[in-house]
Amino acid sequence: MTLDAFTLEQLAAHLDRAEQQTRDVVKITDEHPDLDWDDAYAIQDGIRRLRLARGQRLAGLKAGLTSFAKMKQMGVDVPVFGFVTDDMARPDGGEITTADLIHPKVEAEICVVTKAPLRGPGCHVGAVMAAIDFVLPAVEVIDSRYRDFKFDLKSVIADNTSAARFVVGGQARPVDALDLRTLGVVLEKNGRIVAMAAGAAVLGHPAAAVAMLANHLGARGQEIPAGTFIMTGGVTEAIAVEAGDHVCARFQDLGSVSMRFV
Ligand code: 0L1
Ligand code: MG
Repeated sequence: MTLDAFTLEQLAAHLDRAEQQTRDVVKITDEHPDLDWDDAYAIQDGIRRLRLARGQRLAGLKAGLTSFAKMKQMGVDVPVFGFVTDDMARPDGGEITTADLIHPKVEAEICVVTKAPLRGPGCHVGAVMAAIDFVLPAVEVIDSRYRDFKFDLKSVIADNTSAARFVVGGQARPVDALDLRTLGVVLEKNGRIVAMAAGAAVLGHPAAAVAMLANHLGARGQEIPAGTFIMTGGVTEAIAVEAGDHVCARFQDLGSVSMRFV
């Protein structure tokens, strides 16, 4: 850690305020170039504490920047991890208000719910497959608090990996009824296909994102508890949306997830 506890709390409050006020800010490493990975996750933890103190509940965990398309889009080569809270959830087929968001983008994501705890180090795809209760499709709406989505990895980790909204829809299916690597996903905006991919786009296998999350938490003395909802990361690049847009993500064997931006 390079920053003291007071500065970490201040930075968490700064990013939390930007989110609440729908106001963009410059990336925090501009002022704190020495910020390290532990500082970044400590700031994210601070945001989590602030949200929970306001009565929000932890709804799940997320992996981001896990697909080759997203890594290329953002010019990075390692995934990041964050969380989602219940107030970020929106119903399938419902509306998402853009006035509460800075510059939203959508990502189609394969999600899982665990039935057994997972703990790293050494967590691997096989252990994850054994611990998955069911798989379900979702769309994540990301909304970086950083101006023009301009950030580096540490800044984006501190900003809870741009988490903003998520919509779970379709049909939950047992993991042994699916091949997560070849599971096809088509993302449509206003009836037009804007991106498509298969599950293998996420680190070769979406379960690999969960294993990396378990190993990341294990290094911090934490685990993924049983019953955790986990978003494994966008299978395609993120697509910008604005008021008036209709988005539909179609997942092979899992149904579709849709929403309108108003
Ligand atoms: O869920 C994600 O992949 C977002 C990771 C953070 C980077 C971004 O805002 O695109
Ligand atoms: Mg995502």
